Amino acid sequence: MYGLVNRALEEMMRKTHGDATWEKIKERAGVDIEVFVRMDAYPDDITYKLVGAASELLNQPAEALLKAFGEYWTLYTGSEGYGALLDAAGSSLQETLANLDDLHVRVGLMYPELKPPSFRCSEVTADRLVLHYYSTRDGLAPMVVGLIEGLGKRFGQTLEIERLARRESGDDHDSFSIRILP
Ligand code: 1MF
Repeated sequence: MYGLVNRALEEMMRKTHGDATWEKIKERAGVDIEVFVRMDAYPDDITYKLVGAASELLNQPAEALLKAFGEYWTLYTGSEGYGALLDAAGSSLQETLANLDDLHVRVGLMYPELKPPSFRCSEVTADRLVLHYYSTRDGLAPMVVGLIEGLGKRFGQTLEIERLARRESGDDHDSFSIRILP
């Protein structure tokens, strides 16, 4: 994944647990990279190892860390020069979710090593929809829950998210029921 992802993870960990803990996480993960370059593509393995090491060291399930990271990603990219990208994707949660593939196409034009996931919406009503998530990567559905919650916060909405289909249970993709609370 692009260095931007590892940098965001680093920033979240440094802010919530301090610099010394981040160094320990890197050491435990066996990741000997001093500075992640935003526009360099890194093996996915590095990100997974960092999350795994953080999970062990902090005694928190990887799923919980991934969810927190998803939420952090929407804040981080919103403030690190990608706010316009998110703004252009839509002015409501439904619109933004429906435009995520376009957003990734735009990023992918400039950064060819992007391996974007794909999203599709169904059963869309004023206060509910089902989001379908297709990825080349395993295990990141908990992060998507955090991403959706982060988008909700961007629009000042409180959401109730329920996982429906799960790839780890043999379904062909992951899906989420999203309800916008009044
Ligand atoms: O392949 C990749 O490197 C990659 C990196 C980040 C692919 C996707 C993403 C973003 N995605 C991460 C979790 C899903 C991973 C997966 O299943 O394969 C989050 C997608 C998302 C979902 C809901 C709401 C918002 C979302 O993201 C918004 C977004 C997406 C991509 C970028 C920024 C915001 C982005 C921008 C520039 C990038 C890479 C990603 O690359 C750079 C960065 C700096 C300089 C040069 C290139």
